[in-house]
Amino acid sequence: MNKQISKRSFLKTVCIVFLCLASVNLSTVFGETPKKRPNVLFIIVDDLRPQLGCYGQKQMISPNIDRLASDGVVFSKAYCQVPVCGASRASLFTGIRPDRKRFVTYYTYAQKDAPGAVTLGEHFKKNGYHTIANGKVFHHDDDSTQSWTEPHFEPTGHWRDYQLPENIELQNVNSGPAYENVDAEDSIYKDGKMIDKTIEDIKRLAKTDKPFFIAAGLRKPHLPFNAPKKYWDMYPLEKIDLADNAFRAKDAPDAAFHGWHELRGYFGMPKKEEMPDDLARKLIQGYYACASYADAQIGRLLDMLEELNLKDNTIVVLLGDHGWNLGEHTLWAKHCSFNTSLRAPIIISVPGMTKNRTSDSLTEFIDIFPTLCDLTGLKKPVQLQGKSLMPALKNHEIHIKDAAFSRYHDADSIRTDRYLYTEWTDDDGKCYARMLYDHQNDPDENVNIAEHPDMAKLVNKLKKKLDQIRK
Ligand SMILES: [Ca+2]
Repeated sequence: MNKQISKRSFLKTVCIVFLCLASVNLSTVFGETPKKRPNVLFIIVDDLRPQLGCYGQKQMISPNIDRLASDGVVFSKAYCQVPVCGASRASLFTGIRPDRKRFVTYYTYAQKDAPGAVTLGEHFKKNGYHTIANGKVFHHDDDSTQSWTEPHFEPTGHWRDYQLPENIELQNVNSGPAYENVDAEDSIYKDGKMIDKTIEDIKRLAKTDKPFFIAAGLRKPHLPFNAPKKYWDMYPLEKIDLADNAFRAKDAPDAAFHGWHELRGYFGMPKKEEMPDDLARKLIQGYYACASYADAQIGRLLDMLEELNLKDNTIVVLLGDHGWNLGEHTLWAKHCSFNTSLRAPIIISVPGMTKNRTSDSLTEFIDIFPTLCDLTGLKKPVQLQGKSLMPALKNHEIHIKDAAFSRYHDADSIRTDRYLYTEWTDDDGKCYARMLYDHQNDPDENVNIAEHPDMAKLVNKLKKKLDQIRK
């Protein structure tokens, strides 16, 4: 009996000594506290199309986004899940695909359409991050508020944010104009104010032990195109080029087009008529001015990361929420299934990973959530339907997936490396319109070839892939 007790005590002592040694060993390797996870700066820019220098495009001036791109990977074939604000963001922040009933309109709430789903911000919060949302992150400020450690911040005032008294009066009576040019400082508009606050947040959180996840949602270049004068002055009106293809794609179905009501609702816009060239030029100038204004605000955030020596421990993600038409296909705004509306920018900069490269891999917005989990070492929630882009961030030549899927109301689209195919179905699943574009021969999507006999086999194959997703 005594022998047994003494044997047990000996084993117990050995175990305690071993654990103590192991603990000393771990402290030596990792220091007294576990290594801090990287911060995440998540920048979402409303209605930003990928017409940026880092996308090989001309006209629009975006030196700061290009600077971010030189520190990371530009995803050249990135597709939103839904080409409208609320639905696109709800899908992105839950990592779940839209369907016929879920994530449908601009008015979508993630918490209503996907109850019980953990959001991106919430997941980081639950895993030790201090999470903050400033500006337009979810479409609704009161959507999924459990995501954030602090209350969501939005500068005061109407979201259209006019500054000129005559424009405020117009808005109060009926509707304000589609653009505004004011000789004032950046902070006069909401985005400038939101960035002021975000900079203070970064300074404050840099001093704490917790890593941060800060989402900064810029409202421009969304309509109305309100920007300080210095940004308008960057684009002389006479040098603005109109869309090369301001016409309906040949053989495209009527379902592919809309009456751009979002824009027509503004004061002074044609109510039924086509867009006159001089007004088109003015609107493009305004969109560019707003994009450059947003770019300058993003530059202030990047400067702050450098100033506080946070660059080496901060992942930066920048994306739009969908594309935008500036007259292509006779269309203005988003809300359609052409490439101009579905394709959007995604740029990711990760300390220690690939810099200054472009990935041609197809990517979807739902890939962002799993990517950020992988990059920070967090487990992925089971609800996620996207794929991590981390392999492409380590090696930009790696292709992540062979198709990207988007949808808008009745229309389901599939983008492959070469083609973009869309079909419209009614509530019974019957196809009533379709279009197919060959991006190798027709990158601007000017000729619908879905009904060409030579394409029948391919159309059938793409339709089957859409059926799989629709299930
Ligand atoms: Ca939007």
